[in-house]
Amino acid sequence: MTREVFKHDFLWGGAVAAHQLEGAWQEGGKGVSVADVMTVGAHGVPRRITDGVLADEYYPNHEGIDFYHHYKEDIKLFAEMGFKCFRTSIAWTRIFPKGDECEPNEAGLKFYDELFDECLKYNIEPVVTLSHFEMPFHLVTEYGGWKNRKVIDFFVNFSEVCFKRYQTKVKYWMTFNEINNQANYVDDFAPFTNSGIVYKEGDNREEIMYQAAHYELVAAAKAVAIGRKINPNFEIGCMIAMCPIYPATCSPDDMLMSVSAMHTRYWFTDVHVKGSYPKHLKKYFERNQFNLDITLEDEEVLKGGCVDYIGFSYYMSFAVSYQNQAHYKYDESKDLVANPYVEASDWGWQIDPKGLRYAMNWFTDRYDLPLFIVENGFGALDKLENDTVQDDYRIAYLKAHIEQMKLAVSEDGVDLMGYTPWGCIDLISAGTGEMKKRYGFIYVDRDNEGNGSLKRLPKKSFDWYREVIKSNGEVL
Ligand code: P53
Repeated sequence: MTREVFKHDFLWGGAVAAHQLEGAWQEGGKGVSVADVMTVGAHGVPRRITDGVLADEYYPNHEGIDFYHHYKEDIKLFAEMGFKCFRTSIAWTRIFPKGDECEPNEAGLKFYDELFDECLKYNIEPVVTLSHFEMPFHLVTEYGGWKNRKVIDFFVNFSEVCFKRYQTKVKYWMTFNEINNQANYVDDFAPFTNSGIVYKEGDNREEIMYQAAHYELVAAAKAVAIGRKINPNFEIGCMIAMCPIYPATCSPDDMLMSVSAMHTRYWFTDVHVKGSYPKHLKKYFERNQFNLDITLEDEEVLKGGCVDYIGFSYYMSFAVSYQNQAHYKYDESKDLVANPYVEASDWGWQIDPKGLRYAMNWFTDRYDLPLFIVENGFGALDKLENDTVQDDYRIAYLKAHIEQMKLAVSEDGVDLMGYTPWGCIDLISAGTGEMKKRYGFIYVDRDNEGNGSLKRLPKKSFDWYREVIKSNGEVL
């Protein structure tokens, strides 16, 4: 037998987030989260953020796929595929319904005890994100979200409670999901989902984004330091949305535009990994005369809370072109161009498996830390026929990405911990709130309007992925 590419303890699994599947939005004392006030959109139609929960609106996350009541059945199916790990998040609002309480909500803590026990029963290692687009809405209305320094303490308290409670059940943690999405502060989506920020007329959106991100990074570093004390065996990572940004052509100006765009999207990783701000960003703050609250004490905190690994999502690559932008300033809401060398999904996401190998090299060259691909996948329209889905397109997407992942390990020497494809069971799309943008190995009978039996049905990819795991990635 040839030597396997992936390590023996490679973490094969799947990934979800609490707000996208649990539902039960008011059960067990749960509070209202930012995800609970977002409506359904579509490709090109943004989700609306309402002023609280309104009676005549439909909020898809309120019911999700009712994982809260179906998790035993669902984890059993994950075990059938041979999952070694399962990535989910802890809904902050189950533990601290409003976010600013001193004492946690026991019913919420108990739910995750049972959920993790159910995973461990099948030797499935839970991988936990602390903040995945679901902060308490109360922290938005009362504190202005992450633009307020006070939120650091609330998050750190929440993290400490989770670390203590689950220290014997959970080893792998991540702080903030896709913290760098907010590099696009022009559209309303990322500022709200990342940071609970609703901009007002006249706000300096960009400056506010940098302030909020700074507080999050300080909070993340504090959490890392506390977690390490609670259990030195914890592995605590960051979580970056990796969409590498290529120059549209080999023109030097396009190249510099790409460098600047990469700076704008990925400096977050520098702070998480190195514990300090990159030089280009310090210059940028100076040039723009931003007045940011970054104290000497914060700088010490950042240095003391560097991550153990880089968790990242990878779905697509971007391309950027130079259009006389001053200082090559990158605006993600308008500077991206189509890449003629790759195809795109029905939602316009450019499919680029080689971009994954490139991204893995990019991270390794810069940071030389273990990598964990905690999201990857193909959001597609599935057709249910005879109680299953022939999702060959999904298999083709995942296979092509795993092949590149293998090359990054076997030829480039990248240290890869694991792979958890996104939405291993169909769930609510974060970007659009749709149910019909499906990623799962398991079909869930529910539609965009919330109709359906919620029945779980394995797709063709279910059997395929089971063989992938069984062969440790040798049979694709
Ligand atoms: P959906 C944008 C770009 C890359 C990943 O996304 C993104 C987003 C935000 O939509 O989100 C991540 O559901 C995120 C998950 C999300 C998944 O990718 O819009 O971590 O919560 O569901 C897929 O198709």
